Amino acid sequence: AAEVVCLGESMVTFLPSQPGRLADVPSFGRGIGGAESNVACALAAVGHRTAWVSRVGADGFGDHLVEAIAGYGVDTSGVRRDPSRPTGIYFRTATDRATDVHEVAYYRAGSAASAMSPRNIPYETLPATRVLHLSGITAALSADCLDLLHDLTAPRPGRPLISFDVNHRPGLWRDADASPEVLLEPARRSDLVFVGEDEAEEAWGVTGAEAIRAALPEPSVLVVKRGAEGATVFSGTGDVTTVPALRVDVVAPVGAGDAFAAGFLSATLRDLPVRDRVRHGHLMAAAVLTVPGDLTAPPARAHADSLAALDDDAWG
Ligand code: KDG
Repeated sequence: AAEVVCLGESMVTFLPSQPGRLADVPSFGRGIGGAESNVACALAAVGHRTAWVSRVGADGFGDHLVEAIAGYGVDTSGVRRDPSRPTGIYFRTATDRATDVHEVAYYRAGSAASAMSPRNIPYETLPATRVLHLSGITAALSADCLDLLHDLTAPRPGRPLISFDVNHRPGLWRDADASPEVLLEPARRSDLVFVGEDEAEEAWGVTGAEAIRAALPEPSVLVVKRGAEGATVFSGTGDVTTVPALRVDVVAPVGAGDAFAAGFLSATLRDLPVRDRVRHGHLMAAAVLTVPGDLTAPPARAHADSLAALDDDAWG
């Protein structure tokens, strides 16, 4: 059985050949993106058995996604092809160092993955797993996808641990029928929730880690990410643990949240203490922050374990 099943839309990503406004970029290089498959790939890269469940078009971009993600060692047998809808793609620009802004242009409306629903992905057909990892991106894709997210997070006897990354994407909600308020419900029904302080402010108008915990008291583990300051973990026992992040020169932030979730999940699967779960998240995030794409080779498990075990002075 898989240790982690990740479900969500993935897209072929087009990365700019040079910095500047989208309007000025002359050419793009191909990559792969998708928050949930990024988590599956990163976990597979550090030795976990993972599966990615989704829908893609019966087209070349769908072929590339399935092949590339399988190439990371992820089980893609749960990915279905939809001949009537395309695979989503997106373009992005490099982060402007002066303004910290990058542009994202999605071409995913009506994509194969946006037609995911409880009818074409019945819960019973998911691979057996210890952890089911989902994200708020799915909620913004369509009403059917939102239904699917509600269905997958419904209370059920013997369900796997549900891990939910809020992943608020403002650009997606501009065209959606629902509002990001709807992300609160699946978050409340999950066991492990990742949310950025900035996301909670933007999506829900909730400010600060304590207020986020007050809005989300149910998940037994709530991880509030606070950028360069680190992350604060609220656990079911009432413990609150803050762990500083590594300071790195950011090349591109996209994918860092997924890498953080992968590091945290990997250490959770290995029953490491809370501090080390966060440190593994920070280490995997730092590796992705310092490259242009969504994915990179993470530090090997033994190497990450020794870095995570360094004393507090080394971690600042
Ligand atoms: O977390 C990274 C993702 O945001 C990126 O790969 C694209 O999945 C994506 C999205 O929907 O924004």
